[in-house]
Amino acid sequence: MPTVHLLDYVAGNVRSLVNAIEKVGFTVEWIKAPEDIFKAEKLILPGVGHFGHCLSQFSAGGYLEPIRAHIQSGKPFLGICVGLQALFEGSEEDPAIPGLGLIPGRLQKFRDDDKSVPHIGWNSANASREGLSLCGLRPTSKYYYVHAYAVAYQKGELEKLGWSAATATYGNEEFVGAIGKDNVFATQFHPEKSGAAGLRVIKAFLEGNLQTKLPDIPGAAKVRDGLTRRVIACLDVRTNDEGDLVVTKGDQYDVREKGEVGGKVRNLGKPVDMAKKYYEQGADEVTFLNITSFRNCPLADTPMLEILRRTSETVFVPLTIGGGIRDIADTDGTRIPAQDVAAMYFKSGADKVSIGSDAVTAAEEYFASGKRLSGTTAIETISRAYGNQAVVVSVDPRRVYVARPEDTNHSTIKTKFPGPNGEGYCWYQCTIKGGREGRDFDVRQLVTAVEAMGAGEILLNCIDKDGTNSGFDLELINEVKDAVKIPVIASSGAGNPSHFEEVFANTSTDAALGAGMFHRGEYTVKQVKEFLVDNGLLVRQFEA
Ligand code: 1PR
Repeated sequence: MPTVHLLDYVAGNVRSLVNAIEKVGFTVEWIKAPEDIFKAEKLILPGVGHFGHCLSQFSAGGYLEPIRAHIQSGKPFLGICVGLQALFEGSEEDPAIPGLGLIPGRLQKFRDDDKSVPHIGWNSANASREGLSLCGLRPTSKYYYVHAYAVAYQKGELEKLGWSAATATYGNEEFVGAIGKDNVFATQFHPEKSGAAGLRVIKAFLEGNLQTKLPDIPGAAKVRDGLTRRVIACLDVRTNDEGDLVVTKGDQYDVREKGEVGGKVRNLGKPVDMAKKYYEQGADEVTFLNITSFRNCPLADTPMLEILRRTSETVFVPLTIGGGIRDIADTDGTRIPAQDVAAMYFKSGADKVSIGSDAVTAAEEYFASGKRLSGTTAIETISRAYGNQAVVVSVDPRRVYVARPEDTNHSTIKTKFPGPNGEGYCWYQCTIKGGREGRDFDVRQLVTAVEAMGAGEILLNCIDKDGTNSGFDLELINEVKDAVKIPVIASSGAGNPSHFEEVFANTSTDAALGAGMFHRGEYTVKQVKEFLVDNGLLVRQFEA
């Protein structure tokens, strides 16, 4: 089988990239030392996280000059995400650290006054030159982006230097989504996480089709630019009474079958099969939450790692894993830092880790210390190493009703849904251990603290709504969206496609998640997305 050399120096989720390369008929040769680059015919440079961290690692490892030599030799080079950013002069993310400087320009942070940052989700990559297809890119496709810094696009600037660009628009900012010239091609998005459209790009690069005539694609003219509405399928996973890891689903977090005394754990199916099914229905992301991990589980939680490894072989959209991401003591008592726990999941195919209980504890300490960052929390250490886009904080709140705002020190809202005694106000109490323990801490405190610590996204569950099929808690979502600039995923309560339209129409949520309604086969992800299209919303169309 033909080969391609891969330099994975900043260990992120490179497994999915290997799976994608193998899927299109190539095998990977690993670059283990700078001199290996001179053996490479084709070279891929992926990069995740901070620009400066990445470039410093490449520099410290002695890779920068061999990479530059490879490019100048005219041999094919593909840069992905920070691998694109590295080609430019530098980034305001780390002004002191230079890029390769092969392309003039610097990266700037997206403005967050009109939109969430980082830019997470599916957006276009439209070749700026009429009729040109850059490495299989199509105007009808969407590609998965996850970054806070971008190269602003000025029409003609790159072209006059011989570069071809493919652009995307986020809010009112147009930026470089991909760029190509001669033997070089680079994408800001992750092709290995962009479904069939991304596999097409990887295949085109590996087969040497870096710049071709754009085929005539029906419907190309009417595809809208911009970030799509993200629809996520969530699989709550736990060990059932027979010891197998199964997909389960709670009602207000109670996962046991009703009726039977001491009910059996609800078993809705096998995690790997269900994840593949949702991918093929068009899910934009898949989330696994290991809901019994708050118990002291052995680090080598091999069933969960194995689920990720097997899922990442066939599911080419972002995978998030939550449950037990914290500093832990292994069964033999050795202490394993959260960053190493997360690294195991990244290496097994996860793109993001989700932190629940540990985030609440860290946030409480943040406030107790007068909003001082310790630098040692799981959120801080993992986002520093892998970028804040790799860290999601999962929030498990429940309503606490009060008759008047002055009855509590917490951040209250006036609710349209009065409490059991007619209370007209409520605050959202944070819980840990899967809702088993309530804290004297509210969601506004939690989300502002974790944003300050470097979390890149909020997974906003809701115990009151979980499993009720009654729709999302719109008041909760608006309370949290008002408090943070990072993206928020609305979760809990979805029962039919109209609930997804309702949450996008009535809140500024960045994504919406469903679980039970999909697991029980009441609706498919495809039906949800079709409903959103019928109501004028922009969604990514699944490509087989
Ligand atoms: O605390 O870092 O170990 O993480 C534990 C993770 O497991 C957290 O993300 C927590 O939300 C989750 N979790 C723990 N116990 C449960 C439970 O159900 N007993 N799942 C649980 C919480 C929320 C979502 C659910 C949505 C949508 N469930 O996972 O999928 O509410 O459901 P719906 O569409 O059916 O309404 P840590």
